[in-house]
Amino acid sequence: GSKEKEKTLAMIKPDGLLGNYTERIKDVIVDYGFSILREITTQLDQDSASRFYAEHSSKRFFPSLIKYMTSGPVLVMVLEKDNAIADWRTLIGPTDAYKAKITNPNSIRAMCGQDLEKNCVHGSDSRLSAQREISFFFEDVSSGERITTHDEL
Ligand code: DGI
Repeated sequence: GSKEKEKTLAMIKPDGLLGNYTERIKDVIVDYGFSILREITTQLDQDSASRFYAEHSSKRFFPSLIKYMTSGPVLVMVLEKDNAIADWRTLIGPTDAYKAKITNPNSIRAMCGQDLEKNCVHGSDSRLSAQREISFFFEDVSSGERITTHDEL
């Protein structure tokens, strides 16, 4: 129904993990009422990073983006709350972290990102991409079903 909670895919990119921003980002996630349904730390390889960002494969910045995304481990999470997709996008701020520091100083990208490419975090931008991206990393996060995380057991 319309009151169903929404799920989105959030990712702390290599610079976020290397810079030890994980706990600060998770504090923001919890403070804003998201539940972390699932999480996994993984290392993207050339192939998986290219498939994840397939929509950008023809862009000039693609090789650089893939090099960045494979430069270290990432932390991938399924977040859930009402309006999760739009609210997480608002919290992370604009794509360009340099711009975020000026226009959205309280955003997560302003906190830990560096520039247009090294922007520290990812968030799905629509219901369709949330669905695609969640199933890219997780097998059994079915629609509408609450998945219990280890922390809740
Ligand atoms: O959904 P976003 O991550 O905010 O932005 P997006 O889907 O348009 O782009 C995906 C990622 O690609 C983005 O997080 C950083 C990188 N990127 C986007 N535009 C550029 C870029 N990297 C470079 N170097 N130059 C760009 O113009």
